[in-house]
Parts: sequence; structure tokens; C-alpha cells
Amino acid sequence: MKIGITCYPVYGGSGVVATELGKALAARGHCVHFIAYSIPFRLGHIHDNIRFHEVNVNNYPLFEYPPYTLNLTSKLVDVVKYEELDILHMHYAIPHATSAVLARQILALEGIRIPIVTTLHGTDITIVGQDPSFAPVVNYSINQSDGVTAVSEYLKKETLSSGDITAEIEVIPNFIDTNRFRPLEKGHFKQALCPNGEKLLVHVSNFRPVKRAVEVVNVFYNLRSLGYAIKLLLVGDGPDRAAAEHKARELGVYEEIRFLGKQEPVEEILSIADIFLMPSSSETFGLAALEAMSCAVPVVASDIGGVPELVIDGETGFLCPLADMEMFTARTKQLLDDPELLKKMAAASRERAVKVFDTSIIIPHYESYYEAVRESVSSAV
Ligand code: GMT
Repeated sequence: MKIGITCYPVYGGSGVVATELGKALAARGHCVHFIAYSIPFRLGHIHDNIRFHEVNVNNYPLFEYPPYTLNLTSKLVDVVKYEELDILHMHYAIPHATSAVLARQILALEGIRIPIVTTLHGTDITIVGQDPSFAPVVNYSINQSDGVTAVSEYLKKETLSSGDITAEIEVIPNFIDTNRFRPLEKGHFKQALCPNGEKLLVHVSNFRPVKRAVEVVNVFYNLRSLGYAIKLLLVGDGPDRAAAEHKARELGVYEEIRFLGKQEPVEEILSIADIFLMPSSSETFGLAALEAMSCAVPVVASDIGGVPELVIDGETGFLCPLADMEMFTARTKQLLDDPELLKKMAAASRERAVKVFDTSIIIPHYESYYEAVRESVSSAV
């Protein structure tokens, strides 16, 4: 199949999922065309079956706000027409699905019927989708897509709960390349960070307020105060990084924490981690936790959103009521106190990632969904 994929290329889990999906589809023989305002950051080296089409934003002086949605629409029209695409897959409703619907209308005038699949990731529904200044466009763009997928049952339920979405939604969970994300031998790295055999706690995020990164520092401080020999790695960057650094200085634990900023490859860092902390207030899936599990790292997380579909409480980690940091600290402590339990949960995490979320299991689901959507579109013509 010739597949067009649009995503946010520089930021966030939806871009990671879209890029990894495109790479996996290309490896399975499809020709994948990424259409975005810059090259997706996870793309890596160019693959034979992968093309990139940059959307140029026109900065005409009259435009105080350049109409990116329209530039993207025009690019989609061009790429569908000249590359003879079979399907468009848009990640994140706004503005990608909107541009695709408009492009489909333009192409129809030339007798081209391009099927559109839209994948919902999270804030496109839980935040942007709720904003009255966007809601009618979000709802319209989703309802007009030929196929709609959501990354968790939770997100599907949330999307349908308003009653404004009439489209059927297929749940296709996020996935992980368990060959790449696996426990790697990085003893020297661990030794450098934890010279006295300390246990290593890790948090990876974009440091947006929903991630509650400052709470990670608080939990770390509480455990250190209880006498635990631990270190903390904070990976990523974003609005709350300064607040997390400030909190670490205020609590006197800054020297025990490494703020690594944005890092690739994350799997090397996760390989030396003992416990992954994710106290988020909102998470439709929690891709960062899946990356940790695939590297055999148990997760302590908030019991919210789609996280319970990923982390099995008491088996692959622990789930705690949102903002109950006493419980969060106690569960992390439980893992530190019991090396056997930690080992068991590490193995169970890895096993769950491999058996349920491996790329080889989820990508065929997308392929068959594309086929079904194409068939229903062509039989409706
Ligand atoms: O909504 C966001 O935070 C951004 C979004 C994205 O596009 O990066 O993240 C969401 O999509 C990820 C990939 O499907 C999920 O793993 C994240 O849980 C989800 N984030 C939230 O729901 C907060």
C-alpha cells in the first residue's frame, strides 16, 4: 500500500507512535510518505520505502497567524495525486484530520477518492476537543474520517461520551519494538551513576504539568529521608523542568538527581533503571511506561486514563490513586524493600510488553484496518 502519514514531527507521543508506525509499515514492504512541517525526530536514517514531504508555511505579511491547516491541505492534495496514495493516516485530530477532510473534497472534484484514517491520541479529545473554540471542528473532522482509531479503550469511551462523535472507533493500542527496547548490558553506565550500588529511579516525560514531575522529586526526597540508597534520573524537558530543579535544590537532593534533558536513545537509559515513576494526572495510554516495561522496568503510576490497560496493578508494577503521594511513596518503597518482588515485576513487565504490545502484533491490526476502510470506501462509491 502507499500510505500517507501526518503527525506532529517534533514533540510528543503521537509523533513517536506515527513515526514508529511508518517505519514498521515500510519494513513490511509498504511505501510510506510522511507529510509534516519538519522531518519526524524519530525517523532516523532514511529507509528505501520512506519519503518525506515538507509542508511549507506561507508567511505572507497579511497573515498574522499563518494558515498552516491550508498549507497542509494543499500538500496532501499534491502528494495523494502525484504519488497515487491509497490511504491517508492522520495522527491527532487538530488540524490534521481537518486538512485531510478538506483535501479529500478537493480531490473528489478530480475523481480521486482518498480514504482517511484518523488516530486519536489524547489531548486532541481530552483538552483541545473540549475547548468550545475547537470542538465543532474536532467533532466534524472525526465524524467525517472514513476510519477512526483510539490508542486505548479509555480514550474511545471518553471520545464517545460527549455524544457528538458518531463515528465508529477501533481501539488499536500503542506498540513497542521490543527488540530495540530491551534490557541492554550497560553496567558501566549504572556504575557511574550509582557507584555505591544505589537503586535507580527514572522518570521520562515532556515535563508538562500533567506529568507532575515535581511530585517525582518529592517522592525521591521522601524515600531518601527514610534512608533508602537511591538515585534519580529525570529525562526530557519542558515547562515544569525548572520547577522540578527548584524543588530538588530546595529539598537538598539536587546532587543526587541527574537532569538529563531530551535524550535518544532512551532504551539505554531505561536499561539501567530499577523503577519507573509516572504520577501523571492524565494519560490516555502512557507510551513512556510501555518503553520502560519493555526494558524490564516495573512502573509505579497513577491509576488514571488508559494506564490500567497497560500496567497491571500488583503484577507489572503498582497503580495508585491520583495525587495520593503517600501511597505512591509506599508502593515505590515496597519494591525497594523486596528485591524478589522487584525482579518478578521486572520480568512480568517485559513479558507483557513482548506478548501484548510488540510491533509484530499491533502493526498487522493497522494493516487489516486500512484494508477494511479502503474496502468500505470503494464499495460505497
Ligand atoms: O496529549 C498529549 O499529551 C500529547 C499526546 C501526544 O500527541 O504526544 O500524548 C498522548 O498520546 C500518547 C501516544 O498515543 C500517549 O501515550 C499519551 O498517554 C497521551 N498523553 C496524554 O493523554 C496526556
